[in-house]
Amino acid sequence: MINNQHNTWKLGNVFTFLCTCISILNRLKMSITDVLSAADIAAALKECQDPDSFNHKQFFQTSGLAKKSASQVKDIFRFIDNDQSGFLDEDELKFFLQKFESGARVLTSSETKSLMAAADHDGDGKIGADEFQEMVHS
Ligand SMILES: [Ca+2]
Repeated sequence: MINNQHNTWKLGNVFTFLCTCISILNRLKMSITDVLSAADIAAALKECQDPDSFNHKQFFQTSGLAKKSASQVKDIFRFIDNDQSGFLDEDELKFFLQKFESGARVLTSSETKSLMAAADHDGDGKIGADEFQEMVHS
């Protein structure tokens, strides 16, 4: 009896562990098109294909990101933050468009700076998940 209960408890733990593993794997496998449509991303990138034509508000509207929930926007943030530091700094922001489509151009330094200025409310020179979500929904 005691042994049976013990085994049941262990099976429960194994199950919880497997579920955790699967959810971690799913997050790693996540692609941007799980949240946004490929056609909307393509349209958003087309609007800013010329250097210095990037407008973050327009980009978030056209890509559909502005209409997503706070938690979906934070999923996208975690996807963009590929070193998983929890922050985007200017070096990472330069490659912002390439996170949406690998063939996209890099942002110019003035675009990178204005994107940083739009999101970095606490002025620490990097964008956290909350700051990113606020910028997308502002
Ligand atoms: Ca910040």
